Amino acid sequence: MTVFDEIAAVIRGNESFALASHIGPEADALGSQLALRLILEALGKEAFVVCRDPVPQSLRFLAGSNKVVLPRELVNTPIDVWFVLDCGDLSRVGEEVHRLVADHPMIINIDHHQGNPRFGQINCVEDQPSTTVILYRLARHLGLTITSPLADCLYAGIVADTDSFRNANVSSAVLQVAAQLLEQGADSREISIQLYERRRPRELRLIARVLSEAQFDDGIIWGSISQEIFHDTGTGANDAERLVEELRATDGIRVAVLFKELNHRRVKVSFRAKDHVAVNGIARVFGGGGHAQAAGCLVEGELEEVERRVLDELRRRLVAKGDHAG
Ligand SMILES: [Mn+2]
Repeated sequence: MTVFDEIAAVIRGNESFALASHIGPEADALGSQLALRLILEALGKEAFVVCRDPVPQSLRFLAGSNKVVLPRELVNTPIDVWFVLDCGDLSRVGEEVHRLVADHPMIINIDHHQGNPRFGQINCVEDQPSTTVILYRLARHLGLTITSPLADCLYAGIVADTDSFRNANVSSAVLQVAAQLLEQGADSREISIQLYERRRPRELRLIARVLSEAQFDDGIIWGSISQEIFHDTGTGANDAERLVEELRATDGIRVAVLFKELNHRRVKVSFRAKDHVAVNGIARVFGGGGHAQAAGCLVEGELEEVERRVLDELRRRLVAKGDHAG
């Protein structure tokens, strides 16, 4: 019996499902949740997509994104099975959802992060470019027709987690899945517009400012957004999600780092690697995680102090390990 057979049996034997993913939802997280909701509904099941955070504007084109519920809305709802999607660790769902899911007798963990601790009763952890690739395979296993709204959700996750088919995780296999999804009606151009071409003018100002002040040495490029810059430009921590990729697009660098100063003395740090450097190792040192080419962490401390600590550690690793920061 394969893990897909096990999941299929649990789906068939139960009626109500809750689908969680990580806080700060992006296209693979929410795409996975919404895709699985469509899959479960096609099988006549009831499924709630739950998230602590609001759906970002750029993902509101995905079918069902207007039906995402807050954790507190599920407190008194009997749930037979919890799915946790695209979470390298159960804590990634955020405290509010964690309280609901942690002691549940049936958690199905579907993920593609290396080192996932297999926190579920059923664990489907595969080395795939996106979690939506796994859900595509599950949908096929269940014998379902891939409708165009489902294809959009799945394709959006692939586009996001391959960074538009640019990361090292792009394989012939994932391109074949993407091709299948286009045949099933995924709107590739519309998804690209929604994910990458919906910047607000104030966000453009923020990006211009950070790029013009970026610093680089030793193969590392970094930029910082202080609370003051957010304030001056009228933007917030959820803006400029792709800025770190802009930094990476500079010649001669190996790792790009973006520091965002949040409130309460916390700094969100995002890493993107070029060539063969792996950055999830350094993210783990500071309590975070992610993939070889894209990782992040949340560090307590003042902005400048966090910058210094992270950059020192990164330099040390780049020198010590030659090709591998991880
Ligand atoms: Mn993912």
